[in-house]
Amino acid sequence: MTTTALPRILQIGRLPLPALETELAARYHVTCLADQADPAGYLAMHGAEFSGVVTTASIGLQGEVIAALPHLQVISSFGVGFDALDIDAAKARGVQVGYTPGVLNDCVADMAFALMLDVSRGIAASDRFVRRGAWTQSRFALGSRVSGKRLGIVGMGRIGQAVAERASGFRMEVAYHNRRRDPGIAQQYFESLVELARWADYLVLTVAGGPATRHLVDSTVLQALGPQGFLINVARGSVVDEAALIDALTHRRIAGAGLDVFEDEPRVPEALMVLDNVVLTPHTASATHETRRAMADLVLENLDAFYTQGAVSVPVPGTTRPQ
Ligand code: 8YV
Repeated sequence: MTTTALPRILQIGRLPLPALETELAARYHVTCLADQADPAGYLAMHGAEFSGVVTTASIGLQGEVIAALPHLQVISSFGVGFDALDIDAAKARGVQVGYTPGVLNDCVADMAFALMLDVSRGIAASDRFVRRGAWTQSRFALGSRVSGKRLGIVGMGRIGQAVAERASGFRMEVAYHNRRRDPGIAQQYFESLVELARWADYLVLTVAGGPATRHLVDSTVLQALGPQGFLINVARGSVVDEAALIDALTHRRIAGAGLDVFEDEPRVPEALMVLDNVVLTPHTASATHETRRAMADLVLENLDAFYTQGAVSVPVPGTTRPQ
């Protein structure tokens, strides 16, 4: 096959795994929109040439870009979240959308525990303490025990269940809040998020982002979590009212927070950076060699399945027409 015969793929921005860019370029005729001097002008001029898009959960895909691609048939997104993708615009056009759920559950759940342990025992803070030579002058402050505590999971989906699984090794009591009780889940269900927060020592967010969960965790929920409670967010920054969180942390209305996601990534408010009862990670819950490789494989598999068999392997729910 000559290069011109390969399907034309528009890669919206840089991908988290450079090897994936090389692999895509070996199979498809790929153009990166972010590399264009004038992306809007490029889209207006060349949009009709592309039948596929590759993007990530973080970069997303705006409706205006979809509108500028009149022959778009397939979107393959790197990630499980699709809150930054205009799914309605894709559905309205009959564009298939593939994504990468499942393969990142373990790493995201591991990260939730890493943040819980770190913020409770002060791992990052004590590392800073040792490095600045403070150990020779003073003792590091006492932490909070994690084992045996109460873990409240907000969003008991695949990732929430992986978090719950890990909790048994810490002999933690687990309860959850979803929009509806899931009869397949044995743990205690709280219909009210405020009640779950009141019950929990740790409130772990593993719920999907998007308008339905925007600022789900607000000052009332934080107040209920209380001065001994910790908030862990490995979901989306949008799920938490960040201003209310900063206020609660600053005035110790909650004990601390472990945050992998923020409202305006990659910008993190200075008010969070100066607090020692907070652990901050740069949206890296899925960022291991193993998991990012598995995600990359699914991005390729979804595209390949579309171009060879007419359907992505793992569609975003509701994006394929019933047969
Ligand atoms: C990734 C994520 O960091 O899967 C998701 O929804 O947010 C993360 O796993 C992201 O996909 C990389 O852009």
